Amino acid sequence: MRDIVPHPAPPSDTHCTPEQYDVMYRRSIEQPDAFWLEQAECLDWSRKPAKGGEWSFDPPQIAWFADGRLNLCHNAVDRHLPSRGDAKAFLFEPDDPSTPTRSLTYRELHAEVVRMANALKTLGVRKGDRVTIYMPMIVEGAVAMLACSRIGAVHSVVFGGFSPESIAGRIMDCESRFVITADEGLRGGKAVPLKANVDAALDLPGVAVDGVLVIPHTGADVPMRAGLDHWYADLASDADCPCEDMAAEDPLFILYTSGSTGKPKGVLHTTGGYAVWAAATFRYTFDYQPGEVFWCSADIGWVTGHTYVTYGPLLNGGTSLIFEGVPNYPDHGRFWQVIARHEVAIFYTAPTAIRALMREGSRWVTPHARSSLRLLGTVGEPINPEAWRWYHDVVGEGRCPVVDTWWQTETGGHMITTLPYAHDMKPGSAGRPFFGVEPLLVDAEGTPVTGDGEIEGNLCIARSWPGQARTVHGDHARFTEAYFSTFPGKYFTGDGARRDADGYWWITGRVDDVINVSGHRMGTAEVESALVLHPKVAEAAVVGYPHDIKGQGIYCYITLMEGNEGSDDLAAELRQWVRKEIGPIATPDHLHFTDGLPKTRSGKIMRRILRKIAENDYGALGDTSTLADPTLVDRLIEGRQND
Ligand code: 6R9
Repeated sequence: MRDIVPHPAPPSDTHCTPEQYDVMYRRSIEQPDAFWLEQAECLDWSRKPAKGGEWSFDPPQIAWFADGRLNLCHNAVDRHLPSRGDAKAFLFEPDDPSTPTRSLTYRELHAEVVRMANALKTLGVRKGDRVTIYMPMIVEGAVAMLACSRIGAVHSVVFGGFSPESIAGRIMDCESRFVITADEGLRGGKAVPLKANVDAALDLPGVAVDGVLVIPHTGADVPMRAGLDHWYADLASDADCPCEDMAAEDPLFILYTSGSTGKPKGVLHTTGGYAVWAAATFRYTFDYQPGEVFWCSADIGWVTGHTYVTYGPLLNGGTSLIFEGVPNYPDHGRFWQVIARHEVAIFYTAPTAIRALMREGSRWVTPHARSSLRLLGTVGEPINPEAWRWYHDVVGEGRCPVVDTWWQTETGGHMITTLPYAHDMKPGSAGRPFFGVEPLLVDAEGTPVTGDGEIEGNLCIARSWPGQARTVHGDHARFTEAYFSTFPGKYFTGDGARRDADGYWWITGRVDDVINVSGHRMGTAEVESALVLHPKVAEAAVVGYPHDIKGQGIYCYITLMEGNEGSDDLAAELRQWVRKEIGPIATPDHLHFTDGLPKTRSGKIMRRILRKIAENDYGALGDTSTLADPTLVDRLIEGRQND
């Protein structure tokens, strides 16, 4: 029997009671256009849309509010000036708690966004241009995003932990001619050489941009290249900078995310539908009320940071906290100290962080006041019930509802989530579908799995929603292939799921070759390509395996070029190599040198077997008779056991 934790009584000002959810959900499915056009009224449009969704999944062609016009920065910032100009838009908590915090009112944010937008214009950025943002978690990161949307430029934020190689790949893929970066970032007391990484990226063959805007943050002395690099202060100006009038379907941003094959895909979101989705999900999922401090601990380099650090909170006139640091610096109480210091009402983080902090013990939590907390949220991976319990009971003192939000870079915002005062909670379940979301389970052949009882299968979404990604930048065929070809006519999420008899959804994890390491998506193919670039590596096969803190760890099987031997030194070298190629988040957890990889006679690597061996689960290897060399399996098992 699974746990049920009843939702707290709905406050009088809640956006959604249990009864309202049923009515609204039904309407969102039966009359989607009317429902979403009504939701769209929470935004200012220079031309109000009359059209709702116009879409097909076979072939995929998606538009929402296509006849509407608006500017996202106007909606996130300018619109609030008359009524909330003095309200706080952003609070900033630095990496080092002894250095000053900062806050910006909507009026101050507006001035800053105008300055940055003017700087971009002076640099030569025009509507439709792609701008790469490689920034630490400081206010200027969000300002850079807003400045782009103000002038109609398309931002491509690259996580500050990615390597020069990864930056270069993303700059080239979307033909971005401009970069916004900072001298350095700070994380856990260490400087992150952002500007130097951009320099190194631009030194790689085939990478060229027209201008780099550099924001001073630590004050480090960084070399500036004449004609290319510009200090922010030299280009910024307070001149009037009107918001560019955009069509709802004009591109807003590109964000690279890992898939099961090839290089990361540049997922493209457009303006109107994304804005409505970000605004509505933020409002309902967190039941946000004016004046509350909202803190999403994700980096703006991930979609969670896009939608719930920057756009969702500001579209609701909310106050969003930006934290530059890490959970365990200077000590394991850092998150809770930040919550106490800024009187955070809503805290949104990843299960991996909760597990890591839970391991350190409740004694790090309890000294810090958490009376400001009203609601807790999780995102990025399934949460194990034990961690859920600790989060709810210890962090939330048993009084705060926990929302477990399932969604993806491609979905723009929440898709399946508990609503805090409408749904009872089941620890480990993401709850019920958000408005307009119609989840569907299919079996391996694509046949829908139906029934009133518990059902399980591949998680698809049957119909479009406003926040859905429209394409993969520059490669619509890849968009079709990745999301709409496995099960034609449906959007395939890549996740497996179970729906229980109460209509609650339980995400069981990826069913493709994507692994989820500390809530970050990683294509096994990306790690493999990085490994085989090393001169001593002949072949590599990478799989995920259970990891106590990270959820999944990265397990690499490696065969070496003739004349080389596996050793601890080589293992350390390969770890370093992958960090350099992709970034620290891709650091292999386990390297397994082998004389061969299990392949079918047609040469296909049997990953199923590699996954089982990595999991130390030898009973369930299944049929190994189709292997070209069946004896290899015993040697692999032996290798695993000797570790
Ligand atoms: C928002 C984000 C998406 C993948 C997704 C799934 C996993 C995210 C989850 C979850 C279980 C949750 N995922 N939230 N699994 N429960 N609440 O994380 O986007 O980086 O694109 O990752 O993350 O596997 O398919 P993204």
